[in-house]
Amino acid sequence: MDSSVLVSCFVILNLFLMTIPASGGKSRHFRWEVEYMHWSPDGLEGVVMGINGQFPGPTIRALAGDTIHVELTNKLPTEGVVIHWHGIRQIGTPWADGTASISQCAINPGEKFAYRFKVDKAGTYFYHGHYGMQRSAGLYGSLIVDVREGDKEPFEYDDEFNILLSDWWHKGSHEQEVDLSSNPFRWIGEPQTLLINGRGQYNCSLAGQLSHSPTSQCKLRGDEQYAPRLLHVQPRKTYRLRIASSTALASLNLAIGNHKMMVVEADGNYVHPFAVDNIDVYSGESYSVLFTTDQDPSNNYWISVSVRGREPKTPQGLTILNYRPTSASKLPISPPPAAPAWNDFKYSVTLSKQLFALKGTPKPPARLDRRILLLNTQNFIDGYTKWAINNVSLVLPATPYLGSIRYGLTNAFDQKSPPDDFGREYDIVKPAGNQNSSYGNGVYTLRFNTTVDVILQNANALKANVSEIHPWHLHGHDFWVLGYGEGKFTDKDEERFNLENPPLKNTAVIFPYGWTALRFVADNPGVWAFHCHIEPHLHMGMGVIFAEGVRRINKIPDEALGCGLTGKVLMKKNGGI
Ligand SMILES: [Cu+2]
Repeated sequence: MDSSVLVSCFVILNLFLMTIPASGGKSRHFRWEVEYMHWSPDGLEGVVMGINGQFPGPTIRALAGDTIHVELTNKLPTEGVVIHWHGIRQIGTPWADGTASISQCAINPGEKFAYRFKVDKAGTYFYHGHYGMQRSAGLYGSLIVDVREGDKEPFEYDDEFNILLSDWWHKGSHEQEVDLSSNPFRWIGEPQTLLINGRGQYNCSLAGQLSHSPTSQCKLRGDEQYAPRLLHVQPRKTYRLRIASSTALASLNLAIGNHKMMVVEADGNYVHPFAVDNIDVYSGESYSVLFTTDQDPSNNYWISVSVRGREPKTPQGLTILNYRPTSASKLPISPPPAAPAWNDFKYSVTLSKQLFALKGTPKPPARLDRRILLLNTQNFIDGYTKWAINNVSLVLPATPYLGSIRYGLTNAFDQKSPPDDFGREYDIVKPAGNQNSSYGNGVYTLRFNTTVDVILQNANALKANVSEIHPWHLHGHDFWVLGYGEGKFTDKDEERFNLENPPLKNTAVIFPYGWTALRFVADNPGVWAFHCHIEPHLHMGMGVIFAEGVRRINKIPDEALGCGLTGKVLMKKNGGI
């Protein structure tokens, strides 16, 4: 063979190897810079955390089986940063989970970190900051994974839209952090604006003329940073609407005026399709719904997002479903759809209970190896207001658990495991009798490949007759939601668990004064956060840490561990001291 042919064969082979890893799928490379920028998410200029000059950050789109490479440069002047890939299980790459103090050290200003991970399952996901309150600061974006080439979704549609929901405060995230950590406690209050794809209206309303609200009708040219992105549709087609919520606080309800929606996906897992007029979306959740444009095509229709679960002090977030060729500037003829009453929890429970796995979804193991009951309470520690789980309020250590557990650094965190249970005599309908709790950073060590049930038990907060919604999110796994119940969980409740077709999710709520039962298999070596996805609540200690199979992890990149005690170990290893 001619040598030039050989060389070009070699080059082609090399190119092939570069783009198609041995396991199949493509590599997709991104270079991102995180920085603060002036921005008007709702018409009032403030400061947001953006990526490559964009807010929200760029959308990542990939096929199942692809490998994502994000080379992140921290261009924030004085603070660290990490990015968590919400819903991606990070199988084999626990150091890429993007949780400061858990899976890695925060990336210092001026430094780079390479996230490299596989997206193994089609679905609607998103990414967000996971250090301090950087999600509240606007560090988030969408991550959409399509089915592998040649594979089909178990439903059909003509086209799709993507909606990322968030909430926005005019007070900066740093001031919010100080408020939450102060004594006497200062609550951050309700958000000023709800954002749809990073856009909301504070000084005006898209529906001003229709809703008789004191807020005036928006006069927009369309090129403002806060002008809504309209959804342009053709009549008589079926669309997939992907919805994810990156809110810091708000539980939301989304409706499309005059249109029913068919729920088909939740948190990257297919569900048995069911029709709804509107859908509750909690922070950390994602859904896909299908809708058909079967209404009068000479009108446009509202897409509205409303606050649920807390007394709403925030106007609805709005955008418009524009039936082509009707003019996009024609206002819908009726006011935006109203959400169910904010405190109609029965409605929310009923919606959650309608979620079942699509046939063919893996079923949970029938037997469990360990049950962990987690009581959610609001407490005081030395006069500071905190959230506690089994009376322990989480404070993250300086050294990332992944490194300290892998290298056996026993002085990096409390080696005593937090409790698996709470006193059964605890009265969940009253504020805690003994309101003092304590800080902790101990870990729940799960035996590798065992089946774990977590029962999340809600209770009364510090104020009488108040119990809040908390959406709990698990890193590194999906879990089966086996059931919801009212009051205090008892062993007898286990008989009512759904082991036939429970939905697989990564985020599930506990309702006021209720419990939620989850099951998962501890089969992903790593250290994983499990926490309330309400960012101020996590900041106030509402989370726990699970570790499993950490000894099996062999190749944690040094860049992930260059801080705290692991930083010192690495310095020694590399001949530094
Ligand atoms: Cu919470």
